[in-house]
Amino acid sequence: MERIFSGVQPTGDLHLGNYLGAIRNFVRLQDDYDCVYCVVDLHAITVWQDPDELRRSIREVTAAFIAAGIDPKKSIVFNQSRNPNHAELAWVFNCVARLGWLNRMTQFKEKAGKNRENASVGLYAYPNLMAADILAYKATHVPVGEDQKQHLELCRDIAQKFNNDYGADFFPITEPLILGEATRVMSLRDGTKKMSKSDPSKLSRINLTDGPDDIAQKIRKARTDSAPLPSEPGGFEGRPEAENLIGIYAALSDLNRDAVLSEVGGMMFADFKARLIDKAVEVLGPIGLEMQRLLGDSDYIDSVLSDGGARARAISQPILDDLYDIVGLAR
Ligand code: AQP
Repeated sequence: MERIFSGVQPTGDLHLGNYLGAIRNFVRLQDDYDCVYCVVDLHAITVWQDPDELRRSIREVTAAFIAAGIDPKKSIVFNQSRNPNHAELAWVFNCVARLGWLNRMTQFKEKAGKNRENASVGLYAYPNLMAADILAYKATHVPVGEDQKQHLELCRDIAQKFNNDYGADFFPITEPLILGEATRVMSLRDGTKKMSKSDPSKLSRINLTDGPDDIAQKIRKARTDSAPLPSEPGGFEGRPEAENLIGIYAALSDLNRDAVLSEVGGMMFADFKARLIDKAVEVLGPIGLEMQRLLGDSDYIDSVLSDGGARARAISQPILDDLYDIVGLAR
């Protein structure tokens, strides 16, 4: 069976973008692939994290995975720092990837901002660690949101260069799986910006733990315009907020945008938002409640992570052993 790897950072409250762009797809792929799902805590510390908050967040992402429908008996669920093979392989990839490749990574430029000199080396080398996460398991497919496409291309370049440099057909050339109608969910306050955990405005995102009242309030306050909704997908010129809300509704309803527009085209936002609130509460409400329940049982969550960590390492260790042998590192 082909193998999936994907991860989510424990860096704050999970939101609708994380769910529609990634976690929901993780759930749907479980029957067709051998799946490894990781809470990527080593990635999280590329920017400062309060240790207690990080511990809480690792459990919260794990609870979200399970509450959304990932079965930890079937799929492997663990946090990255439980398997040292990720960091070991990342070092080898630091020696394979070229500076010029990393210099092109737009996420580093966005996250480092103007204060580039003060960004951590880890933030710069983040894509090498991500390639190691994936290739430590020789994963063939990675479900991600659209924002991760460039990092996936770098992972393919690293695999290719490693195979060429060592004359070995060792790593697969991993394919991204960018699935669904909401591969890039935008901020509810600004349709040109990605919905993101680090946005200072709480109204910009719907968190997976939001109750019905918060969901309703955030959708009611979402930025829109005064024109009715278009009836055709081509009718969103200059209306990114409207397009975003339609994409969210389509994804939550498991419909494509054409089908949604034939249902709601011509409607005013007040009416459409009422529908969107009902749909969002219907889909997210049960996940939020189950997350709260799971978070009350931290022993269970920790046992899932510990079991997952051991199963993950059982797959990656033989791959690392072969790699060390190819590279000429004796141990
Ligand atoms: N807005 C989004 N739309 C669709 N998919 C998204 N993802 C994130 N934001 C959106 C996908 O969620 C997965 C996990 O993301 P992550 O937590 O590892 O990192 P991130 O992309 O950095 O998430 P944020 O919210 O944007 O965090 P900050 O604010 O810290 O930068 C990935 O598959 C990602 O594509």
